[in-house]
This record gives sequence, structure tokens and C-alpha cells, in this order.
Amino acid sequence: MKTVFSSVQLSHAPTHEISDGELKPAVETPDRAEQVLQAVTARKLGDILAPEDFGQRPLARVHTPDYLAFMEGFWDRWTAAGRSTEAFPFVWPVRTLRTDPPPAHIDGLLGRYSMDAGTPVGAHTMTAAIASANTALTAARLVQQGETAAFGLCRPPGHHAGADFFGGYCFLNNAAIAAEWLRDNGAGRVAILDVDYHHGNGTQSIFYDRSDVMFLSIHADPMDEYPYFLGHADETGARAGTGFNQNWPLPLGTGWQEYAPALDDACRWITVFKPDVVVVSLGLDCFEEDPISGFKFASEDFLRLGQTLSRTGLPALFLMEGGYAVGALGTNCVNVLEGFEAG
Ligand code: OKP
Ligand code: ZN
Repeated sequence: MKTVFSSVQLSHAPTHEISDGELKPAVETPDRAEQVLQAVTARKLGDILAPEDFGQRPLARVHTPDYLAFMEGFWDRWTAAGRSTEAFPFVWPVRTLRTDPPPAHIDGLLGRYSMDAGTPVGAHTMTAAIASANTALTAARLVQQGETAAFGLCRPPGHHAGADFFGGYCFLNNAAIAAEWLRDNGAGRVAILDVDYHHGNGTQSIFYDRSDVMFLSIHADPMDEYPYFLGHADETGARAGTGFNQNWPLPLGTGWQEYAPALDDACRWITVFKPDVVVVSLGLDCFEEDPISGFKFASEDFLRLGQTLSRTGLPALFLMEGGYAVGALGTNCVNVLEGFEAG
């Protein structure tokens, strides 16, 4: 299986995040990608290619023009306001507040275009996010051209980012951008299976009204876990998309034994849907040693996950999302990919 990666993705290097009422060391760090790259090389998964530049068009198929313009111009405005450290939003247009007109002040705009205070934006964040999206697109093209599977070593991740907001360490929704590009380039139907520990609220919201892109997510119950405000079992799609969204919220403490039936169920939904491609939002944070998560996967369970996915018999585009136990991240990630190949 080929891997796509660019070192430009390392330039987003947050130092801190707001978590548990404290400013803590950031967990979504460049060494995550370096560890996975190392494991891909050590275990000879296959060639590693640099992403190609797909330009603005595929990004604009998913994200709004004003959001993309805000992200592109952010650092200049931030520094013009006299700031020099990474930025955190702190005020949001919740119920009773207006989003229109958008504020002029950078602090207002930060809140307008974000969902949480846990996602620092730095000087190179958008550059890295664009490289991450191009990594997803380049891997998508490999599958479109006939590869059985490809791996986009995306970082920063994407599944929490919506059409016009960042959050959950995500800025551009790589899986959504790749899925939309596949639809624009010959795929009639695309399924997105999100196995990150956290619900992929951004991806769900982007495709919620649509029947051509099915979104399936297995994750920690949002009653008890981030992102808290989406990811329940009764979210099954709307309008033309009714019946094309499925969530499997699982309790904290879930291990492979309890996870496997949900995964089998999701695979059955995929088989009935008959997509041309399955995009896998590949979070590795179900791991028992993950520092911010509450599931109990052992490293070998990731082999089983990959194996189960291969039984759909469908081409797969793997795009990395979360996973913060850096020491085991490479092993766990390549376990999924090798499990898939071994079928
Ligand atoms: C991103 B991805 C814990 C703070 C958690 C947000 C988690 C975002 C996860 N105290 N902050 O889905 O792995
Ligand atoms: Zn996650």
C-alpha cells in the first residue's frame, strides 16, 4: 500500500492547548506523524509519495469561501493586532447571539469560525492543513486510478472541522474533501467510516442531507466525551440524506469485544450501500494507553480492525485522524493497514 506524506504538514506545531481548566502541553504534535512515517518505513508498507497540489477548488467544494479566506488571512491579522503567540478563541455566537454581520475584530472572528478553545492556530497552521488536505487528495487519486487501498498520512486531522469552522485539532476536513473529490471524479457513491474514538461531527454535518455520501461513525458516547453535542444514535440523516447517516455511540471502557459487533454492523451498512470507495477516517485513539481517550484496544486489535474492513471487498482510502499515544501510534496505525492487506 502506498503512503502519501509531506513534511510541510509538520509546520503546524502547537505548543499548548486548553484542557481540564489548564494550559497544558499540546497533544496533536508533529512527532505523531514522524512516528507513523517511521513505522511505515520500518515495516515496508510500500512507497511513500509527496502530495501534489490540487489547488483551492477541492477545498472550496467542502468549505465556505469566507472560512477559507479567514484561515488564509488569519496570521497576518493576528500579528497586526499585536499578538505573536498561537491563538485560542474564547467567545462563540451561541443561542441568542448573531453570526451576521460577522465581527470585524479578530477575537470575534476566531469565535465565529471555531467550535472550541482546545485548538491553537499558529503561523503555519493553514499551510500545514492545506498540505494535509493535498495528502488526502493525492491518496484519493491513487484509489481512483485503481489501487485497492492507499494511506494518506494526514496531519493535522480533519473530522471535527465543518464547512465553516475549525475545532478538535482540525482545520480542513480531509475525509470530506477526499470524498467530494472522488464523487467529482467518477465515484457514484462514497462511504465514510469514522473509527476515531471521537465522533466526526464535521464530516457528519457536511454530508447530513446527502444520499450519495454515507457517513458511519463508531465512537465514545457524546454524553460523556468530546464533542458532546453530536454523535447520538438517533442522528440518521435529513431530507435526501435520511437513512444515510449512522452512529454507534459506545460507553467509556469499551474494548474490542464490545466494539467488534458495532464494526460488523457498520460493515453490513456499507455492503448494502455498495459504494465505489470506502474512506476510512483512521483515528488510533481507541488504544488503551491513549492519554485523552477511554477505550481499551490493545495493539493487536488494530490488526483485527483492518482485517474486518478488508472483508467488505471494497477499495479503501485510509486517512489518519487522531491518536495521541505517540510511542505506539506507528505500530497501531500500520497494524490497521497491514491487517487490511492480509485480509
Ligand atoms: C480530536 B480527534 C481533553 C480535551 C480534548 C478535544 C479532543 C479532540 C480530539 N481534556 N480536546 O478526534 O482525535
Ligand atoms: Zn479522536
